[in-house]
Amino acid sequence: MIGFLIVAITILIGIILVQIGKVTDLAGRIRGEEESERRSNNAQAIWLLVFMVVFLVFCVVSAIYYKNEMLGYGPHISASEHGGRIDNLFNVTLFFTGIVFIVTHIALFWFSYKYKAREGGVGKFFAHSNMLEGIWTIVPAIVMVILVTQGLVVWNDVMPDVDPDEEYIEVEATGYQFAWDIRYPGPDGKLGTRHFQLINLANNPLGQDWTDEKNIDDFHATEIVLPVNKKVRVRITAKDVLHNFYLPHFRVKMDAIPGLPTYFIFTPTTTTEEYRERLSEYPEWQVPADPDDAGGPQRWELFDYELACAELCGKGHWSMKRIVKIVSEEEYNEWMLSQPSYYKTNIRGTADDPLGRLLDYEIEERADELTTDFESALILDDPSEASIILKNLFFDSGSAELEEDSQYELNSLLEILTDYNDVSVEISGHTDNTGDANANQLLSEARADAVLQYLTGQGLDASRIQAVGFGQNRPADTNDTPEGRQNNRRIEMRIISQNF
Ligand SMILES: [Cu+2]
Repeated sequence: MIGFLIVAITILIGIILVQIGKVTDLAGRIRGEEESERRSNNAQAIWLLVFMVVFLVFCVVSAIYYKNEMLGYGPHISASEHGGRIDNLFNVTLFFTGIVFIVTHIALFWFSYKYKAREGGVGKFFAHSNMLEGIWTIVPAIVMVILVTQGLVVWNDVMPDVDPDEEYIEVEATGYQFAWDIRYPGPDGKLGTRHFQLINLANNPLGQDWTDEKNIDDFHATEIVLPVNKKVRVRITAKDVLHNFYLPHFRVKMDAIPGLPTYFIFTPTTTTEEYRERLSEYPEWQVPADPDDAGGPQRWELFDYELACAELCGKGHWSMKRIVKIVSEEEYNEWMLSQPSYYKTNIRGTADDPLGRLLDYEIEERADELTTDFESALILDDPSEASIILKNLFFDSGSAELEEDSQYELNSLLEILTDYNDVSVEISGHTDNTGDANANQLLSEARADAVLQYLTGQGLDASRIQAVGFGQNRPADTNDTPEGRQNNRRIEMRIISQNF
């Protein structure tokens, strides 16, 4: 029905226009053709002038009206060190193109007015003018030279790569349809190597090579957090099609190309908090962020920098957004250390883990854990009540032979007892209840003794250590489940005296 109405209305409007044309034509014939044409020419010339004025006024007024929405003006002055220079480049270009824009539009419409058709009017003809050719070749050439030279100078200042000895933070952004994978190098400050053949969407989206030590502490982040006033080098790449790494507030924009890593170096100078403060001074930001919740937070309070994809890369292009946070250096360090490494959380101990041996960070973690257990026992009213389980001592099954990997725990223990040289301890062996009770008793004694032998062998005073075995008599857990029995097979340590 609506379709029919639209068609009918269109046909009717067509008929009306044709009729108006016929009426005008007839009126023209009555008044005389020439008179009619002269009037029409005059009217058109005047209307073109009116259009010019309205159009130019509209352009200028709208530019001023929306100024504060545009990058480089109002609150949106650049939040990075180099950004101001790029804004300046745009302003210089705008100055020259603005002059050309206004002059050409005035000339276009003024000429159509001045040279409108007149009775007896004759066009002036000249074949060639060196002067005119000179002017319109030399003037644009000079302007182009100014613009290009300025552009090159800024490009050379903004784009050089970092000096390897310089202090900077490296971050990697990998675009794919339709999101960004953000990788940080972790505490070692170095990004590990990648290979596309290692990419596995289930647990290695970037194809990191786990045999490369540098990958062990790399972490993937859901948002980009960076410290203020620190140089950042972003390694930019893509996995499928062209994307573009765009941080509008920092004037950072670089193509992300599959197979050809690019980079951009910038130094953020304004924290998220400072940018929000800046926005809070503008009335258009002092309105509720949610129009239905007048008492809720205001627009400026919810502002966040963002990363966007600036390459139309497919139907989900719009969703390639990530929040960017600029914080103080302390906040950044705290955040960075709280991020779990991708290897630790997704790869360690799985079938994809090529590293069997204990890693440095694990050795450190174990030492820290033992020290914490020991020190928290020491501050008790009665330290002897706390039993410290030496979790990382390993024996061959049914034997008192210490396994190779136990050395880390033994060395940490040695270090603790050397540091706290006024403390005496009891090392006790325990077993589960499987097998013969007497054999278990002997095994527990032998195992405790093995620990004692190691420690005294390293020079610790034998009078400070007692080794005892309790066999299956002091279970820490149930003996009815494999896990319980596992917990019962253990070496414990107790602080028995401390001399001040
Ligand atoms: Cu994209």
